[in-house]
Amino acid sequence: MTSPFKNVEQSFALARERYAAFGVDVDRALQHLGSIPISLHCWQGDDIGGFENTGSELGGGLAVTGNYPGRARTPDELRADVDKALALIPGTHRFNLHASYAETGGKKVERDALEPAHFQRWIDWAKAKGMGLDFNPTYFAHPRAADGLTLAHPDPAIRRFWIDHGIVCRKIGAAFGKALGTACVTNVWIPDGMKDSPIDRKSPRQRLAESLDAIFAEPIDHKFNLDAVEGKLFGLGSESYVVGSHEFYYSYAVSRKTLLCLDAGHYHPTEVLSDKISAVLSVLDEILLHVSRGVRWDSDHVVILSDELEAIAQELVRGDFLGRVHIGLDFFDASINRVAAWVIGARCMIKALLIALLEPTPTLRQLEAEGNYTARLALLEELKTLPFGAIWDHYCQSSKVPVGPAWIDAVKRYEAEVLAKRS
Ligand code: RNT
Ligand code: ZN
Repeated sequence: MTSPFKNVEQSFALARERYAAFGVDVDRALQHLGSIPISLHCWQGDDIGGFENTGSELGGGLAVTGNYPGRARTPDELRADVDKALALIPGTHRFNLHASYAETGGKKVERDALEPAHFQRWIDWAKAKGMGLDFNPTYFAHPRAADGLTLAHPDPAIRRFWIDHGIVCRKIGAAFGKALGTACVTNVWIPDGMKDSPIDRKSPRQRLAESLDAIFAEPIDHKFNLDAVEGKLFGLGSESYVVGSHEFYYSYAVSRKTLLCLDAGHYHPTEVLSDKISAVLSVLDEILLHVSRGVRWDSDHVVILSDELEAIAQELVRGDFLGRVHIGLDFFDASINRVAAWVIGARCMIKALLIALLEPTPTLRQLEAEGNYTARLALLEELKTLPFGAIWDHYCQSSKVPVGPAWIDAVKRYEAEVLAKRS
């Protein structure tokens, strides 16, 4: 790709010198950056629609707003859209599927009967790209989730159905891991909760713990599949009570040795993921992040390069946690071009990691150890105006993806040629 910016390499050389003056090895930072996969979530491409046609509403407290044209209507369209997005994002990444994206060849297959074969085309596609897959059982948009209760439902038959769904999904995850040579993270999130205050907060949680134990009963080699559980503070329709709250899943993950999934939009607005990472990793081996952006009461806006995103990336780097943290994106916005939404979120996540990798952390650590908080604060603020953008542009150019806003034109062309023709 020829860049419209002729001076990318000149700017890079100068910027690299500036960082070297702070003791930062830019080449090492870039090498490290290239090895960090971000798991791109399938559901941004089609507003969490999936391909089952159950006739059920999305439900589960999930609401996608906007009616921007061009939503992917078929798995082939979705794959083409992701291909487009990936061509505009530097690095090699992963893709995160929900069970509702199965391809059953027009046959109705219930969620408790799904098999790896129903994801063969996804596997082939990922394999051809050298990309890993992650997975999620789908506990919403289904008649048996219509009560707003699934694994915690008081009806044992409904619970059994959802337990069996969880069981088959772990097998599908393991098949992904085996086929692609990289462990699949299979993440359980359920919508269970109540709009108004329940009398009995205890029983649904006991049932959830039992259901999860039944799902995870069969050991699966961690080389192929890793189980994660995701809590939440509240959802639409579960404002007063969420069965799978943070405390529930944190203690569950600790005692059952599963991964914990922390979603950036699932806490009180003044709580931040960046402070939770080192806390939970003091006890847990590995975690999954759902990098998202909360806005007031809503949790799933497109990720931008916010202070909190930078803080999350800094924690991952400063704590040397990258080998223990699986980074996934989780947002859905139907009011803008959906391919662009992926590109914006993923590029911002990578930018945040790059900024963190370009930090002279040992120097800052030293200042802190000496109790020199004045210099720590002063240096942190000086670092903010270092020419990070020149390093980022070089990274994009050397990764053969568009430099700067050039990717926007690529998305616009794709919109005119492909997306606009979808009804
Ligand atoms: C919902 C959770 C969950 C979903 C996806 C679609 O609040 O964040 O991760 O966004 O499973
Ligand atoms: Zn999430």
